Amino acid sequence: MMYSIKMRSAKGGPHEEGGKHISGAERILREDEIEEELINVYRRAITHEKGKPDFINLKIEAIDEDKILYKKRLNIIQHKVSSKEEGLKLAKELLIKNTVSEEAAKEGISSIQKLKESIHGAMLLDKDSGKRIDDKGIKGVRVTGIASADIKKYKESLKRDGREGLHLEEALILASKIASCKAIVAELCWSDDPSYVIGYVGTKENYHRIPILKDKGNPVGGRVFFVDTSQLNDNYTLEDLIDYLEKQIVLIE
Ligand code: PML
Ligand code: MG
Repeated sequence: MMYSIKMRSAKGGPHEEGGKHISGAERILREDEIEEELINVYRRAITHEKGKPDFINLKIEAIDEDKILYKKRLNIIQHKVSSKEEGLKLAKELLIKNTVSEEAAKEGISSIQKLKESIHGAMLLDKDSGKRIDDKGIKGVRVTGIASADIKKYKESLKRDGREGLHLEEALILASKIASCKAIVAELCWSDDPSYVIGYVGTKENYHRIPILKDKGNPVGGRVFFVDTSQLNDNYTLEDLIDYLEKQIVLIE
């Protein structure tokens, strides 16, 4: 039996009562792994740079193993830039290389920059027109149901690549699920953690890691997914795409 462990923490009360989101985490684990990982997840909740939460929600649910899909993790390509401007220019170029129109790429960047507060989930933009196509407002589309198939192996594989760190570990798993979603051609993301300025462009194959995409101290970040709407039809609708992102359990190998 496998279990999904989800944590979300907030300050000023629960999220649903207006509390400010501090952090979240998700794991999909065998029963014998739960105890150890719960401590990590709890530590994560109480030691976040955004502050100490006064609300922590921990949910443990059994999941049906037949419903799990296994997907490959993206390759990491580390880029070098020396300023935010250079980083954003590179992000735009990478998006365009991956069939996003210049207009949509610009719109994607400015949609995150224009946010007044961090978006919990992601904004879905049409890869050609740059128009937002989901109606989820400030909540965005929440990607859940993701974890590495084997946490230890996954961390070792990152180490072999010379990479470590919680932000990367979690973002790479998420980006790998997003890449596996039909009709999504690319993703743009940077963190909401004020001191963390690294972001990435995710494509079908690669995780293009960009060292600077925002100013230090900026507490606003988010994600944009670029959708090829010509791949949507009666058999695969926008709702199906969102359902995959929000509900399908995907383990990354
Ligand atoms: C986040 O943690 O909010 C997103 C982090 C994006 C970049 C992660 C990395 O590659 O270090
Ligand atoms: Mg964060």
